Amino acid sequence: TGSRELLIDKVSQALSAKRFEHVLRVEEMALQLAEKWHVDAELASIAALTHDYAKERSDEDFLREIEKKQLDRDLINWGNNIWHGVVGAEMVKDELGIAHEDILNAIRQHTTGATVMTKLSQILYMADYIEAGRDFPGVEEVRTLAFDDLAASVGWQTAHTLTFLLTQKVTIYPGTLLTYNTWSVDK
Ligand code: DGI
Ligand code: FE
Ligand code: FE
Ligand code: FE
Repeated sequence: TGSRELLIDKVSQALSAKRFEHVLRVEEMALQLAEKWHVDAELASIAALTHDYAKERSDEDFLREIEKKQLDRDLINWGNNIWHGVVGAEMVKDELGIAHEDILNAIRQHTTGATVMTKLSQILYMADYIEAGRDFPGVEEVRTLAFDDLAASVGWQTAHTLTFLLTQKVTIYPGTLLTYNTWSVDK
């Protein structure tokens, strides 16, 4: 068996069937974007397959990992939405044996984005948002944009997600605001 099959085995065991199907759709979209934007297909595949690996872990697991890896103390004030990428990347590294920093950074950045993002990271951020199972107003528009102007599509997603979060009256992660200021504002 190849490395993709081994990875699929481990990831599928860590996730519900529904979420694993999302992961496979993210991989499909990430591969299409990688071809379009000349990013290595294997890196895109691995990043997509592992991006939500930690999503179903307990809060206790994440808090233990933050302590163990001496990550930013402020992280303890957040929750699964933020942890599963930023802290989850540590679990992907240790438990799945993935050491490639570009992949780990793409996983870390897949929910909130970041001021500096590689093309691989932009692709994962977009593939997670526009995979074939996603349905929201504007999804067709932003799917087209991701293949037309990748950076503009990152800005589009960030502005729309932030607008949505504001209607939900939830706390905004500072990194989300930094991403907005970098990618969504006319310069
Ligand atoms: O893991 P997925 O469901 O595939 O998607 P995701 O990792 O991109 O997003 C997970 C959730 O995180 C999504 O419901 C939106 C939310 N989120 C993104 N940025 C922020 C946030 N939630 C809060 N409270 N604050 C943020 O800045
Ligand atoms: Fe996620
Ligand atoms: Fe996302
Ligand atoms: Fe996801």
